[in-house]
Order: sequence, then structure tokens, then C-alpha cells
Amino acid sequence: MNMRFPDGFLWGGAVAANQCEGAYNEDGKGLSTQDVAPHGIKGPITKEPTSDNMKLIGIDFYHRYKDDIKLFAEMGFKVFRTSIAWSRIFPGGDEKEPNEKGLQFYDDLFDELLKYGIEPLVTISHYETPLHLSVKYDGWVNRDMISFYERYVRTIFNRYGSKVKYWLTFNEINSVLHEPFMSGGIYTDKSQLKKQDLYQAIHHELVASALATKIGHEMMPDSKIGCMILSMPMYALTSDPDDVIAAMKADHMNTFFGDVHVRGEYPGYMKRYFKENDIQIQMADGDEALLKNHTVDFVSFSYYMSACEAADRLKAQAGEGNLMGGVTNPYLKQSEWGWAIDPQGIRYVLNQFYDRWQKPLFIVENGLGAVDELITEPDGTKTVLDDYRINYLRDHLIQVREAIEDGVPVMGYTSWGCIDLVSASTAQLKKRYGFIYVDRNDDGTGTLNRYKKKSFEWYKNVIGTNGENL
Ligand code: BGP
Repeated sequence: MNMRFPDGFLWGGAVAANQCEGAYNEDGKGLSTQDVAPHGIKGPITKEPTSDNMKLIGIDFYHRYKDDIKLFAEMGFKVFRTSIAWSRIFPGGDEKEPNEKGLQFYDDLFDELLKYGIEPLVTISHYETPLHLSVKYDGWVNRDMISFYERYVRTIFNRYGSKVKYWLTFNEINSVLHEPFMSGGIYTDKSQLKKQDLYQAIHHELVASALATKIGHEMMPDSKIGCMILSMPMYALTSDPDDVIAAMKADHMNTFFGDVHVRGEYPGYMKRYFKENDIQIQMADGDEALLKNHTVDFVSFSYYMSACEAADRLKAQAGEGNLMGGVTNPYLKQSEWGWAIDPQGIRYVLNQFYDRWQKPLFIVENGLGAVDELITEPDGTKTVLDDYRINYLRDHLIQVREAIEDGVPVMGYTSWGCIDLVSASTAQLKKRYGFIYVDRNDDGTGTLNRYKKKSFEWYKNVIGTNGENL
């Protein structure tokens, strides 16, 4: 069967400001939580930025974005997902007036994309709360964050509303469950963080997300505003009903974020969870109506892997997860970082999410983190022969096509880290995802030159044939 991707399918790539821009203290930018997290989720966080923090320079996208966008255009990108670094716009997060130089940077960046007909897809908050908001307010635990976020979104909607149509309110909003500092700017150590405070913080983020959707629709009537969820389907380790229920419960902890964004209210299973865990969500007047009346236009998600759950975890072998835990699936191979490789999982998730929410879906992250070797070909060109990456992406896109055949409306696909960047979990550059190699090493050496990998031509051909030649 010759299955095609829909006309107008948005092919492209994705990055996040803090993982590629560098220039951490230029043009008035304030510090963000990432500037004091040199070791990713392993921690510890530092008092000041330290020279071993790869994100301070990143891949120097801040100064080289024009050349990089030219390469994206050469691959035929229709869309490019990036985030705005909140601390470039409001350096401390709680000031009244924005930083003009920060605003100008994204004006120039979006103009450069539009010059090539590439649609920007913008994450409003991607793992980089202004550090001051984290230290002074404990991030999203504090309700004041909603008004700081509101001022920030009004500022960027006002400034970029004519250039940006697609917006995502929070990157992987459910990851705050596992990484409260990175995801929610929560300064309290996660070992000390009370469940009550964690779920209150989540409530504040959900309200802020609905508020951004409301304001966005008012200020930019043609805009499309989505939530962004870290998807990791949980399979039952065995057909023992106890395992099936354990997997269902584990899945609920992720799907509830989408349920609130799409259905506009907390699902019954979460109300039960709150009751059983003695959690009382403090709702302000109007919160419920806001959630109910300002639901998202689409659901976006990242997909890297699936995991298993078992009722008796002790009997099962614990596995690595994309920020989340899980139990090792004996049927699947894993990446060099222990992430299970499961192309069919993306078809499963697309069907699960569409069955559940009946909203258009956007795959905004997917890819293989791997160690690449830069080689010199006989004609002197430097490249990486990354057939493993091509195979991974191809296998996943085949399953995306299957899901489309299943009837799932998929808006687009942005491959994660389309140019090599600093890894979120490990803060290393050696975990590479790109079609474009960046010459920078974790010891700080490297020219920062860019080289096309073998996958560059492959992806160009995929886009050029609208997915017919995978
Ligand atoms: C997601 C994040 C990204 C990204 C990606 C890959 O969780 O949204 O920021 O980095 O995962 O993860 P890693 O960089 O840890 O390999």
C-alpha cells in the first residue's frame, strides 16, 4: 500500500533555547535555572554559572542562527520549533518592563525563518525559568508565577503575534512530576518537596496554560495554541490484571495533564488520587471556569520510548526512562543511554491520544541520542555515517504513517535536536540527535563548525517527497 502523509504536513526540526543558544549573559539576559545546572538532572545545582556548564555556550546558535536556518531551509523544513528564553525577555522574571534586546533577538530569528517560508513553532517555557523566580518564589509552587507568566506571554504575543501562529505553553508539562527544578523552577530539593506543593505547582501551571490560551486567542485570533506532553506509553509487564492496573495508573499520571488541557477539568481518577494522598488543591475564584473555557487547539507531545509497569516493581528489573522510571521491556533493544527503542509505541500513543482527546496531534520531539564519529571522506568532506539514526527515524515515521492510516490527524513532525545540541538530562554534547554535526566536545574543545551528516540528505529527501521515500 502506498501510504502518504497528508498535504501540508508540517515537517521540520526542534530545539530549545537553553540547549543551543549559549550567550547566557549577553544583551541583558538574566540567569535561568539551566545556567546553574551543569550536570543536567543528576545535579547538583551551583550557586553561580560554572565553566563546565556546556549550555553557557551551547552551540552558539545565538550568533550562528542565520547559517543554521539556511541549512534547515536546504533540508526543506516547513516548520522549526524553538523556545523563547524567558530570562532574555524578563531577566529576573518579575520586573515590569521587558528587555528590548532580548525581544529584538527573537524578532530577527523569526524573520530569518519566515524569509525561507519556515513556520516558527514556539515553546513559551522550555525548562528555563528565570533563576530569580526559582530562588525567590520557589517557582511554580507560588501562585504569583501565574501573573509573571501572564506578563511574559502578553509581551511575546504582542510582539510576535503577526509572525508566529503555533504556540506551546509549557514543554513536557508532566515532567515536573519527576524534575521539579528543571521543569517547574521549584528550588526546594525534590527529596524535600511535599506532594501537596508539587500538585499545587502543577495546578498553577495548568491555570497559566489556560490563561495563555485565552489571551492568545484574544490577541491573535488565527493562532493555534497547544499543550506539550512527554509521552511514554506504559505497557503492562505481564497480562496479570494487577500489572495491567498498575500500568493504567502509571499512564494516568501523564494523561491527566492532557485531560485538563483538553476536557477542561480534573479527571475523576486524579480527584481520587488527591483524596487518597491528602492533597487539597487550592483553587482561586475563576480557576475552574478558566480551565473549562480555554482548552487547547491541539495536543503536542514528545516520544522517545515506551516503558513497562508492574504491580510488584521489586520483582521486575528497573529500566532507564526519559526523565521517568519504568520497568525494562524484555522485547525491546535500547539506545546507548538505556532508552527502549519502540517505533510501534508512537503509533500506539497517536491512537491512544486521539481516541482520548479527539484533537489534532503534533509530534514535536522524536529522535535518537547517539555518540557520533566525524570522519573525513576521500574527497576531504567531513561527515557522520549515521545509518543508525536514519533507521531509527525511518522506523518511527513508518509507524506515524500507520497511525495516519488509522485515522489519526497528525499536523506535523519535528525531529528533536535537528542540529546537535546539549542534552537536557545529561547536559552533555556527546549525546547527539542532529542531522547537522556541531564540532564541540564536552571538554569545551571544538571549532563549533557545522557538518552535514548522512541523515541530512535522507531527511531532505523524506521532506521533498512528503514522506513517500522514507
Ligand atoms: C525531552 C526534552 C528536550 C530534550 C529531549 C531529549 O525531555 O523536552 O529538551 O533534550 O527530551 O532528552 P536528552 O537531551 O536528555 O537526551
